Formats: sequence, structure tokens, C-alpha cells
Amino acid sequence: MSTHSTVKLENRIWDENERLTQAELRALQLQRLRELIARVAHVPFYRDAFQLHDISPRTIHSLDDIRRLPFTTKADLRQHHPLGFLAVPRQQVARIHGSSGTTGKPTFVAYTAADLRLWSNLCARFLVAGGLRPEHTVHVAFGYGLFTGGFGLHYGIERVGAAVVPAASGNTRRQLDLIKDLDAEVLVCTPSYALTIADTARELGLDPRALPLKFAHFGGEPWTEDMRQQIEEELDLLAFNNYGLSEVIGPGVSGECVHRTGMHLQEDHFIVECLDPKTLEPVDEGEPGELVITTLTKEAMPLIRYRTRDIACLCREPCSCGRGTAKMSRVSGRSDDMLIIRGVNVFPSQIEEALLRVEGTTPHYLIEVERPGTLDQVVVKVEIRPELFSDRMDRMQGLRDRIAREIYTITGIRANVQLVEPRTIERFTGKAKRVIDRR
Ligand code: DLL
Repeated sequence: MSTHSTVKLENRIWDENERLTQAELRALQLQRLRELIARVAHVPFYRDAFQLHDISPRTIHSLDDIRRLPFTTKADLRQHHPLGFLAVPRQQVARIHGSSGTTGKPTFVAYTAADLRLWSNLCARFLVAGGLRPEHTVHVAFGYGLFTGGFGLHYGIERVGAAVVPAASGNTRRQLDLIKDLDAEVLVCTPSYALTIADTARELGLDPRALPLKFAHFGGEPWTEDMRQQIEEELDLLAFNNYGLSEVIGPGVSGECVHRTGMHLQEDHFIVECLDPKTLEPVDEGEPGELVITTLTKEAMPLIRYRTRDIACLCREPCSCGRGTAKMSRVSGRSDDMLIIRGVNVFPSQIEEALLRVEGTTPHYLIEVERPGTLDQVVVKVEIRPELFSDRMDRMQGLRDRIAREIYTITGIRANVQLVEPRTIERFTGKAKRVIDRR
């Protein structure tokens, strides 16, 4: 039996800025915050808010003044769809990614060439912190497309000088062949997909522990310490956590070092606040709160105080790896109703939108999410109109297919749609409970 999980990783730091102390970071953040305010002053959303609250680089005296700045939410991005938050001329945009919104349309995120360089550098930082070296071959099983996972990690790996296998998502058997044939030591994907890889290997009569993988960088969805242990055990590798979100940049906001005691936030490029989601006041250090992120150095679409809705804790105690940056805990939940299903962000309102497009349905539905094995499964129970409820199998089948197709078009997930008789889904007098998450 191989012993990858006992591999000793040497602590390496990619970029000297990672060693800045908290005091140095604070000074740099203040300077960059002022520059940012000047840069976004012509973006209509910020211009109006700045005028209202008399905000300019000169009125920002300390980092505490960030609390005078407006929040930015996903709804704000939507209202300025598609690119109303652009802070540079359109000709300077080098790439556009997108993330699922609360309705069918994605929210777009634009990058200049400098933003793309920054992004790959930020990914290189956490990859190197978690053991990546130029001699490695990395298997990337994230989707390549509007989703930021594939391209973000891809260029980060190239930046380090390692070899990338852009396997993308799907066809797990083929992925296993690639990992074996190309001797990939590093795996990059969602943590749940890693378990699918292990399952599929066993189905094929292969020992997943015998794969050449030595360590892995996982992100894009919530996972637990128990799941880390399970993955490490099943695939015999060391697993590292990294976090990010499209609106802010994609992967690269934070990632673990060799100590794996929290993810180092890249504080020279982001100011991260941890706030009570109800009062929007800062929580005490170490207490859970919603992460609110200001992008200090992005050019194309900088955001001020973006409400991530992700709940986590911050820790500012120095880490023995030599990085001066604060660390965030695992994400423990969300302050909104967004679900992450097989790495895809889904809002219940998107399912509702899909139902509205299909005649014969009612707005009464229930989303049940389970993880029977390693993969998430979604059942959408939909009440249909009494006059349409029929014994004719073909009719009901047709309706079910149409609903499933609409859900797929809007969310990108394949749901198991079940039609239920009128008035069988519970009615609510207060806030409707539309989701049962059994994972
Ligand atoms: O998932 C970016 C990403 C890709 C990060 C690959 C890491 C690796 P979005 O699709 O916009 O972007 O989804 C962002 O996913 O707000 C969190 O709720 C969740 N998320 C991302 N990473 C983690 C993680 C990418 N390590 C949303 N742990 C975020 C828990 C995570 N949740």
C-alpha cells in the first residue's frame, strides 16, 4: 500500500507579499482602499452612493471608515445587468465569467488582462502553499466555461510552472484513465467529485488508493473535516481547502497552508469583514458571521463590501507558516437560501421560474436534496392543476419532462421531477419552506 497521506509537505511561500505583517497589511489596505474609491467613483452605483454619503479618497481616514461605504449585493449586480459595474472602458475587458443568479440569467464578472494576471497569481499562492511544485502534473476536473473554477485554477497551475491536464467535468471513467496514464500527482475539483472518482474506481475494480494522486485542492462547495478524512482515506492523498466566489474574482480569495488550520485570506488584495448578517455590525473575532469582501486591486469590476452570504469565522493569530494574513474557517452555512448542488449554485427562485414557464403547474413545490452516495440528488415535487392531473401516463410524463428541461435550462442541474396531486404540498402561513436539505 502506498503512503501518500503521510507525505511531508515542505512549507513554501510563492509571493513575498504573503509575509506582510498585519500592521503592514493594514497600511497597504488603507492606501489601496483610497485608490479604489477614486477608481470606482464613476461607476453609477458607487457614484450615487458616494455623493449621498460624502465619500471620496480624502474622507477615508482609517480602515474603520470602510463602514461608511455602501454594501454591494447580488441584487445590485442584477439590477445593473449585464455590465453596469464595469469600471474600465469595454475595450479593456479581456474575459467575462458568470455565476448563477437568483433568476435564469447569470451575473457577469469581467476581467482586464491585469485582473487575469492577479487571479492566476492568487491561485498560484494557495496552490504552492498546499504543496504544488513545477514538476507536478495536475488533473483539473472543474468545469471550464462561465464557471470560474476551471479557468481560474488552470492558469494558477500554469503560473506555478506545473503541467495541467484540463480534463473538465464529466465522464469519470475517462478521468480515471487520464489520472493513471498521465501520472497526475495532484487533483483539483470539488470535494464531492473526489469521492465520485473513488467510487467509480472501485466499481471498475481499481483500488483508488493505488492512483498516483498525492494531494488535492478542493473548493467550490461546502465540505467538512469528516469529509476530508474520508477523501484522504479513500484516495490516499492530502486534501487542501480553497475558497472563492465569482463576483469577487473566483477561486483565490483564500486557501490553506501546510498546517491546514484555516484558509489564509489574501488580504493585500481583499478587505474581508465578518459581520452579523442581521445587524451588519462586526462580530467578535472567532465568532461566525457573514463575510463581506472589498476587492482592492481589481480593475474591470471592483466591488465594495460585497455581501457573500457565506458564514465563517476569522482568526488573526499569526500562523507558523510565515504568512501574516488572517485565516478564515470553513464556510459553515449561508445567510440566504442558495444551494450548492454538485458544485452548481442554485437558488429556489430559479426552480420557481422554471415552473412558471410550464403551463399546468402551480407555485406549490418542494425541493429535496440528498446525497445517497457521493453525489447530490435533487427531487423537485410539483403540484399540478387539478384539471391537468390525469391518469394518462403519457400526459404526465410529457409534463414532467418539460419541467425537468426548464429546470435544466435555467439552473444547469438535472432534477428528478415528481408530480404530486393538488393540495398535497404543505401550505405555510409565514415564510414558505421550499427546501429540505438532507445532506
Ligand atoms: O465556486 C469559485 C471557486 C471555484 C472556488 C473553485 C474554489 C474552487 P461560485 O460558483 O461563484 O464560485 O460559487 C461561490 O461557492 O460563495 C461559497 O458559498 C461556495 N464555496 C466556494 N468555495 C468554497 C469552499 C466558485 N471551499 C460560492 N467551502 C461561495 C465552502 C465554498 N463553500
